[in-house]
Amino acid sequence: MLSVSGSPSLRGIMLARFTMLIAACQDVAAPAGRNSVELSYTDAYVMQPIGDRDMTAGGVTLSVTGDPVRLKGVSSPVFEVIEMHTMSMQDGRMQMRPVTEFELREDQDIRMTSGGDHLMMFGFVEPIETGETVELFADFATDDGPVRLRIEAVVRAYDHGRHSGH
Ligand SMILES: [Cu+2]
Repeated sequence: MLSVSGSPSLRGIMLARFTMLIAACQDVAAPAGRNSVELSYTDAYVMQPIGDRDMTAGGVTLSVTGDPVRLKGVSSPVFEVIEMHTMSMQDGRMQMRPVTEFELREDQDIRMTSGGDHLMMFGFVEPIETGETVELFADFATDDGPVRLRIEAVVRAYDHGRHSGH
């Protein structure tokens, strides 16, 4: 049966409008509170250290959607220091040296891996085992300020045949 009174249906309409208003505010609020860049990663790993060595190497591929950003450093609760290294040919020999930042653009991922740009980890806060996951943090400078990307890196067994260096 239809209601003869206008007030219950009017109340219903007002409630519906109020609900829509809340939904609209949430839609606007979510993107506004976030940065204009989307960061992501793949292929994150840390090599199982060789013997008793207090250092190891690792890598990750980083991607950005949006404005260019700069990778300023990588850290972890598991390692005392992580350096970003690049490889270049000098006097006929491959040399590695620390770098303070890498640029990351939509059309150019940062690929850190064995034989190229890579990560070097020094000083184990706790021992790591093959197959487990360690937490890394990649810190970026963006136009909207600093952004930190949390990374889960898998500990890989050392492959003696393929990786004579790192
Ligand atoms: Cu290195």
